[in-house]
Amino acid sequence: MSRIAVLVPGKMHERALARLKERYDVIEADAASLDAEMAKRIRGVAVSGTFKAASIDALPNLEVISSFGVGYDNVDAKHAATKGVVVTNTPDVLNDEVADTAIGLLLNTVREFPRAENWLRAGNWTPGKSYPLSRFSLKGRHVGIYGLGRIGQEIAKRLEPFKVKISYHTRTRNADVPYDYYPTLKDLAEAVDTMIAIVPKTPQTHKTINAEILSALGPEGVFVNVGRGWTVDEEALAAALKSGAIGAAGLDVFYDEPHVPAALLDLPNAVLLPHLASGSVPTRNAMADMVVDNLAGWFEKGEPLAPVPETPLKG
Ligand code: A2R
Repeated sequence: MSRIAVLVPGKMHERALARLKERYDVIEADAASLDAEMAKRIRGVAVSGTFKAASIDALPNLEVISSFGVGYDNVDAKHAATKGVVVTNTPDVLNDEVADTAIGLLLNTVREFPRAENWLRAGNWTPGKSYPLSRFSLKGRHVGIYGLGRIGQEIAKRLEPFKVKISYHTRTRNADVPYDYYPTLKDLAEAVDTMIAIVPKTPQTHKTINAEILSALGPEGVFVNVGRGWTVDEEALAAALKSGAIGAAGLDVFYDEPHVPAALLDLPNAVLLPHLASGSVPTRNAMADMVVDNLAGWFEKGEPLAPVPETPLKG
């Protein structure tokens, strides 16, 4: 019997690709470029980027799309659902790494460690000269977490030993956590002086971090984003950082990656990272394994490890 054909459009983690090739006939191409015979053979897709409705429609016998990463906004999961195609992602295995990054980025933003290191490397540390005191401290801050899901809860747990007050905003209150709940983002922004965003890219989260929310955070305010750049009105953020409406920002994600607006690059009070929150070898390996194991689970047992909520499971 011939092996199951799996399409890999675009770039894929090397370990995932190697493991896929052990099990499946891997076709590395775009869906649109396949001839009709090949398109009919494809039963699975492993993707690390975009997979939209037209690509799904081009594969008549597609059963499953295994997406690399926890955010699967690049895959048209709603359209997949209408076609009975299961979409999977790689949640949980990256929670610790992303939460660790969030804490590192928060400290870097508040205490200016990257700028201080650049100052040292530039030869400025000479007798009698010391790096200026950081304007801000993490001590005594009130941190609001926008999105208290799998990753948000790990961030909150890591913040506890820093002795900061922790509050959160989500659409639904979580009765199992000891943090104060705010039913609107504006209420949260008014109550806290530090905000960490870790919400998915959805129509409801688009540019929700806007001028109003930033001005509610206030001049001592610090904003950190490890979720999606989509959530932020970057023009408003750059303006708020420049005018002093907020104090500082730490960003791992941007609206139109890899484009980072010049207005942000120019600011001394922004710490900017190239979307690396889950980017360690061990964590990316675990995510790569999950991409393969989702497909294997589906093809061998009809049970992928992590189907997304939009897509039904069929037996
Ligand atoms: O709103 P809820 O109760 O569904 O809580 C979720 C929250 N969330 C929102 N909060 C306020 N307004 C919204 N419109 C909204 N939409 C979602 O975000 C939940 O607390 C959190 C998402 O948690 P999880 O689904 O467990 O996602 P996880 O694994 O923490 O990853 C979050 C995102 C990914 O989607 C990637 O975009 C990024 O982090 O790596």
